[in-house]
Amino acid sequence: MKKKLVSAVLCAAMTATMLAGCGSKPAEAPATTTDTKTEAEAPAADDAAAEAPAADDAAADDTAAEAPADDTASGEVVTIGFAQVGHESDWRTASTKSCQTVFSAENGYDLQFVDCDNDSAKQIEAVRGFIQQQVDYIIIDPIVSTGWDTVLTECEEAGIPVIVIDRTIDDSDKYVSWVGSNFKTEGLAAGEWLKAYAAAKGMEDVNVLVIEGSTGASATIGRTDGFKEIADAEGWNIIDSQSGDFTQAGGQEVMESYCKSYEGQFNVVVCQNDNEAFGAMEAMKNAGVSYGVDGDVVLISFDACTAGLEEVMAGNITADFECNPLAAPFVEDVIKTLQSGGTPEKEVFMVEHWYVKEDILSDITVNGEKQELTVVTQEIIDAQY
Ligand code: GZL
Repeated sequence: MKKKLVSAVLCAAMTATMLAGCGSKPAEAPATTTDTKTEAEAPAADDAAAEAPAADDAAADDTAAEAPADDTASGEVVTIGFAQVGHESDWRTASTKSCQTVFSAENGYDLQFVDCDNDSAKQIEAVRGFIQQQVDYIIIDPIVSTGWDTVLTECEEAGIPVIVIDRTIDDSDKYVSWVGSNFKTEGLAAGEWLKAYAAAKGMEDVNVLVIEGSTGASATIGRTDGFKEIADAEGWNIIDSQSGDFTQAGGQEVMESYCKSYEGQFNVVVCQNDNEAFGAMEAMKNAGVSYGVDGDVVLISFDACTAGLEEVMAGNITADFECNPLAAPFVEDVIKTLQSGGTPEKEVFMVEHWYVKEDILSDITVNGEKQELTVVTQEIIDAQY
């Protein structure tokens, strides 16, 4: 692939100080590019613009470099290397589909896609492969949040801009932009909702079992920390917290163990994604434990994929905290900004909704901000990713 010489702006941007689905329930194909882009641009862009901190006007790098070739003008294909986490969940399927839809050949891209199968070493190897291929841009959804500075330095030295999506990299800022969600806010929202729901339902004791996501993933860390902050403040009892690795099989395995070890001791289960929730539902059903709106156990989930919202509407998942996987339109905006010599935002936040079955609470307060709760309808399900 033709390697791009990078602009001084790009070098400055790359060194700017950093600011911010169930395996057996395949998600519906996400919206087409046009729909996805429209959705991504309209609500999310407004929110992203409102939320994203002012771009860091890093002083232009003194070492002037060649301006990037303007591929769009020359009509040359833009080559992108994408190192994806894996294929563990409906959410992941939608994330991959979003990137494949936006970065398609007909849109002028050559997408080199690597499914890293939840293997961090494989992901680093994939990035190094992209450097060897001299791609124009690298997209990374980091399996874990540490261990990145060495290979990001290699990308920088090769003059290849890196865009991070979804999960965060916490030990290096050598990337141009990050597009994703605030995972701690998602965890805080789940805790604040449970606080209001428990009061409305007259739940005197709150005894919680947590099925965490993949160990070391920033989504796991953020959701765990956010929910625990509210649990500690409210004096709830978190009985146990084990990883289900964001998979349905993992969720079922952990929940089967919990049903044996903690029979009759819990009234809330928090699954850190929908696929774990689907597995937990199967395990609780087999153990004779009722869950959901009319059950003995409140079931909280994250992602709000199509299949997850179907379970909310069915009354099985009591509340589902969305994590929007459709980052690709924003990533394309970052690339186009760079192509035109601009400096993209360092952080772009996705628009998220908090979904419930029952219309008993209108809103919750998260980080001091009032946030609406959305009662799931078929129309919402039909439009979800
Ligand atoms: C969150 C994302 C997580 C999802 C899971 O942004 O990284 O990984 O919550 C997915 O469904 O496996």
